[in-house]
Amino acid sequence: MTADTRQDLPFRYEHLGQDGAARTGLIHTGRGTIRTPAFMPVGTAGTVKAMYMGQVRELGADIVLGNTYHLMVRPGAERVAELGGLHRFSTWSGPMLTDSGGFQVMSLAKLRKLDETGVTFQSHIDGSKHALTPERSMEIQALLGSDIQMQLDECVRLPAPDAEVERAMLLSLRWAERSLKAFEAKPGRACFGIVQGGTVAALRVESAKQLAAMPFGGIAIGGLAVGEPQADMLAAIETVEPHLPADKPRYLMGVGTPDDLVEAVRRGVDMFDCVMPTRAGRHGLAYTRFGKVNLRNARHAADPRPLDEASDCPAARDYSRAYLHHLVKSDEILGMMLLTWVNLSYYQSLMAGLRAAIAARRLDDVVAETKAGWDRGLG
Ligand code: PRF
Repeated sequence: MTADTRQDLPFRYEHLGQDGAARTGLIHTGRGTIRTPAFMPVGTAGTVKAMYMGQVRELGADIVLGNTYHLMVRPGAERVAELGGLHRFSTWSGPMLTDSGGFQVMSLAKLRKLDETGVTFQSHIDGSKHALTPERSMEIQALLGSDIQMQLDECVRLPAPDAEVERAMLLSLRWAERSLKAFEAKPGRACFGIVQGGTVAALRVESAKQLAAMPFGGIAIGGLAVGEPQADMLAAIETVEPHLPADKPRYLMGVGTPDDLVEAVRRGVDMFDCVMPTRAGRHGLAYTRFGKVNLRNARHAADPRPLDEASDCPAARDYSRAYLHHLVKSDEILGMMLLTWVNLSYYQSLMAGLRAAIAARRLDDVVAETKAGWDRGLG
């Protein structure tokens, strides 16, 4: 699994089916095909935390996400490139998408400063100084060997004044042009633009229209799940969707709960990433067919039943709730590993179910059954 698996096949979206606004299809990349709707496990620092890459693949993930910000501050993009790129470094041989860094700078870095040129900041790890421009972000993502590079953008936390949201949206459009210019097009790789504009419909439409007219391989919807209610997020997706090219993938960044994924798929989104299943797994929370379960709760302490005896995932099927409770209460590493496994397995099976439902034009029924399971609870 250490060879460079990239082939010179063109990047393209193949539409397979539709149910209402929901779509199912395939994204072909030089490193393999992504079945959509797709959930991308987050591999921030070149690792999907607490998981082996082989496990991630076996769960049915076709693509993982890596982060410019984390890898540029440690171990450095040039170091990763010298070692053969992020695929070889991490042993993930399938497609990889990298985020551009701006969003993580704004949430993690110290002493950050943003202007027309880009962002400068101090690393949250060692205080070292760095600069990120649209051009440097593209260069770093290329050094990492990314298959899908993201433009540099500015995401504003909500609520924010409309004027602030507009300024960031317009800056992101100028950075979109600079990012595309700096992106070194290679067969099988793509660069995605990112729609901004908060929850202001007119700003979202302007951003989407302008990006749709640029030669991006796909379009992301950014700036959501940043403090606004779910209804506002879904309304923003509905506003944007009619302006997105039907022949390119749409990616909702940093979202979300199982319910967010279902509702966004219904509104035409093809790709997602979120730390939720991995982070929750490290904090004693499990996502299952029967909703969210807190394994810290004393009600599990003497329960010999597994989380889900019908699951394909050994962590959900073969270990008792009492054992998982014990591991979590004891802060055992295995507790984090098993619950991360449970959660990513559930997220992947949820997406597989949505893909099949869209292909069979049964999405509404499948969504109703899925939500009934969450409401039923673990029992
Ligand atoms: N922009 C980028 N990455 C992101 C976001 C964004 O707006 C979000 C917002 N949910 C998550 N990750 N570049």
